[in-house]
Amino acid sequence: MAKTYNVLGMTCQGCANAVSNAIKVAVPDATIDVNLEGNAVTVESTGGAGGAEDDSIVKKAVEGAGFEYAGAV
Ligand SMILES: [Cu+2]
Repeated sequence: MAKTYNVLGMTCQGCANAVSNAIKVAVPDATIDVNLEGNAVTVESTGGAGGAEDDSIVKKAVEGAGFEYAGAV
């Protein structure tokens, strides 16, 4: 399933890549799409343990990369 999160602080493709990579490490099977203008990150994963439906995992990854997690859309 896919879930979209609001992530604040991304200003360029480098930021987008940093967030994307951090989530990828936390949720290895995920496909990640970053919408810079919309401050949104969509995480699509097959689910299961450690899947993207566990919002706290995404939150931790985003914050660990130095950005602000602003909740699921
Ligand atoms: Cu940047």
